[in-house]
Amino acid sequence: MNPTKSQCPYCGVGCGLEVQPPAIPGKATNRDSRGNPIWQVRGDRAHPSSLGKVCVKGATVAESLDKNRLKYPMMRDSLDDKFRRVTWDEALDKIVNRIQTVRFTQGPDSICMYGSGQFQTEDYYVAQKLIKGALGTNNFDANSRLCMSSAVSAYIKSFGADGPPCSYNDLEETDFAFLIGTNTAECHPIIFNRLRVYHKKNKKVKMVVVDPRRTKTAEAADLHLAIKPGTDIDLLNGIAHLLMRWGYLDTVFMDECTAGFSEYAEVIEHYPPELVARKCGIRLDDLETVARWWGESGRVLSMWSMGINQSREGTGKARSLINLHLMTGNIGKPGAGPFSLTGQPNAMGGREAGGLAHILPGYRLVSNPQHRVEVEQFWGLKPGQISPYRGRSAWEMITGLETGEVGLLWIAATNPAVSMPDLERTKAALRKSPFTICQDAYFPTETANYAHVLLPAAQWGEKTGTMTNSERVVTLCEAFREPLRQAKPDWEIFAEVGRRLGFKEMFDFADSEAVRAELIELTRDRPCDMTGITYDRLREKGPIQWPCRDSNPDVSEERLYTNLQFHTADGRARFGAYHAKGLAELPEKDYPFVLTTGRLYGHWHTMTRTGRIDKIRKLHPEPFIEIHPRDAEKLGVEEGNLVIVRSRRGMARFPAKITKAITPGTVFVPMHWGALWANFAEANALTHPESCPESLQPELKACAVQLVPFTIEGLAEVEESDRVLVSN
Ligand SMILES: Nc1nc2c(c(=O)[nH]1)N[C@H]1C(S)=C(S)[C@@H](COP(=O)(O)OP(=O)(O)OC[C@H]3O[C@@H](n4cnc5c(=O)[nH]c(N)nc54)[C@H](O)[C@@H]3O)O[C@H]1N2
Ligand SMILES: Nc1nc2c(c(=O)[nH]1)N[C@H]1C(S)=C(S)[C@@H](COP(=O)(O)OP(=O)(O)OC[C@H]3O[C@@H](n4cnc5c(=O)[nH]c(N)nc54)[C@H](O)[C@@H]3O)O[C@H]1N2
Ligand code: SF4
Ligand SMILES: [Mo]
Repeated sequence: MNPTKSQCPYCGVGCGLEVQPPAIPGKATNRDSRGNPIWQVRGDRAHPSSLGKVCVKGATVAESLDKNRLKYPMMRDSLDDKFRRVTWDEALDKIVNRIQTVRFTQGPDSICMYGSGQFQTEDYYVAQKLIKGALGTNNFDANSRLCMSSAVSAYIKSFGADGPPCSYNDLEETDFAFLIGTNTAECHPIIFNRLRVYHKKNKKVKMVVVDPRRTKTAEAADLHLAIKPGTDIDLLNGIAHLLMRWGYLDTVFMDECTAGFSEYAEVIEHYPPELVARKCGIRLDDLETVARWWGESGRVLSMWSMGINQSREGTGKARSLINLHLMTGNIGKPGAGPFSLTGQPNAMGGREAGGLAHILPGYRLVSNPQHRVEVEQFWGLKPGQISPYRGRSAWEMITGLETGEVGLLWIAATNPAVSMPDLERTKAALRKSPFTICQDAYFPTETANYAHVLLPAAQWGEKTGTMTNSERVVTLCEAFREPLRQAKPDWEIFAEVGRRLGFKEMFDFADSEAVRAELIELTRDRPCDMTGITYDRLREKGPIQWPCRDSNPDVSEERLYTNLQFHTADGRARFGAYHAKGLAELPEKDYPFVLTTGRLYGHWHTMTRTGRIDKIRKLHPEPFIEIHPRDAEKLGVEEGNLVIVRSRRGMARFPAKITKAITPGTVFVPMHWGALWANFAEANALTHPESCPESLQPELKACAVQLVPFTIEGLAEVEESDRVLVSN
């Protein structure tokens, strides 16, 4: 029996997988540690992005497929009631009635959908058609708002369009890999391994990692710059200052292909190396070394993820990095370019399908009248049906619940009761919601607590659809088993609601192949042209990278901008001039530490899958807080002691992990453990929602906290200060 081919449903590396049933005639049945049969998964050697490699998450994914699934729709009238099992008909009737009521009493802008980079592209597309087309509100946002939106906004502003310009092959063609704000070794392990092997073999190739923590990624680098959190723009402008001072500019490229340099040059003048080294907390000679490596390398590849994006100046950080590429002509050629490492398995597909509140399918913008007309005509809608206003961002959905402006919230494939900032406020807003639908594959989840209706979603392996990885490679993920019990694919649920709302023709899709066929037509002649990437061709050829046009379907562009023409009106890329603002919440007397948050190698986000896999639980059994030995000594905390962590918004407690891997004054906690998995260990009980004004992405990477050892006296101290807060 031939294995079914798919893409791993975890990270944006998008490794190819091959799946086979638990029992194969003549072979032993695969079983988990409790003896239950599990599907067999291995890397797909024919997949161009991963060549057969997988990490622990991909290798164990099948163990989670059947545990604690949401099996049928459930409903309740109020959050204080118990859920009762209902039929799909009942649940959908209720939803459609509610949508109509809210639409006609409060208006379509009171309806919101909050989706996810774990949708397949077909799910995303039908959701856009429903919310932005049929209902006429742009209130669809995805958890990519917390993840990639700063990269999206930086690419659009610097290049005129979204789209990571590089390919994984660039990892093996570069002279200098500059990794900033990314723990690639744990979060994108398969591409990191590729880079590490190449770097080891080629002594002349340099690797720099910029991260306040000495991560596994940093350990592999030639130089680790342990900057103070939030000083990235200082560093990047400081490197630019030196490149300019030392004459490392590619003036021909700058003259012919860019605009906006003079304003930028004025800004970087203010970032002399001595000042920058001091602000970043690094050595002057290290800063100079990095600038020299950048200037002297013929091909520079930068990679970034959440240390850059999750910041109140995330767009500024990403554009300041892109500026260095523009100064030195490091784009549009092998081994070079600014490469945002996409977090989720299909956040890229979301961007293609228009899955954020400010975009439309085919890399179009809500704010562009021509783009709206194109989509309206394609969908057969009356002129003006697509709203000219961007919809609510993820966080604005929460504040809309607070003010009563949001009358219906539909959450699908994301778990905001763990992953949103300022959880106390998020949860209070969710409690106030007049009507929340939660569409998930698993039950219970933390967010299910706040739902009026629960809809069971078919998950990975139970529906056929496409996903796009970080390097623009599209993989067809074929279903290999039936949806569990009554679960349905997300796109089918959206289409059914569309039909029941009266939009019969718009949502008359025979299958997911028909959905993709329609979507790719909307990408024709757009930067993400995928007209050559149909199900048939994916079945025939395997994964295909975009752009790939039906006029010439055997040709994919491995790199964007090789012709040095950008998607701006004049074809030139733009320098973005940004002064550093630093952190939104600085440490001070009462909250003297900077808390940063992030991921561990084995766990995936809110643990709905990985929390149920024995091997991964053993790898990371419990949450913790990383503290530098010097800080631990001052606090009187020893390894394993419980520490109470408080910010202005909430508190949590963690066992201490004392390590020199963290900069003094900074502490780290993993984001994974929500209320279902540990007591008082929620990273987001502490974080704040302050966001980048351009990308609306919250600064999940930093807030000011105080630490108190968890002793009877410590507890008393915390309670005392609580009383002070209350009496104020
Ligand atoms: N194992 C695993 N892999 C995953 C995921 C997962 O849950 N688990 N999730 C996927 C998703 S959706 C995403 S978005 C990616 C995230 O991938 P990454 O961005 O690599 O992961 P994080 O741990 O969130 O953060 C990266 C690093 O940013 C650093 N950092 C914090 N503040 C700053 C700062 O001010 N400046 C700089 N330069 N660095 C800073 C942190 O110390 C951390 O090491 O991972 C994807 N891959
Ligand atoms: N403090 C802090 N907070 C963070 C971050 C951080 O670094 N620090 N990172 C942020 C980032 S980058 C991200 S991406 C978010 C991630 O945060 P979330 O999106 O909340 O995390 P997940 O656990 O991936 O949630 C996915 C949900 O979808 C369900 N699911 C899986 N497959 C399907 C499917 O096919 N259909 C449906 N309907 N449901 C499905 C899963 O069971 C799960 O409940 O967290 C953000 N929050
Ligand atoms: S690197 Fe990412 S895509 Fe590849 S197997 Fe691991 S989690 Fe899956
Ligand atoms: Mo993410």
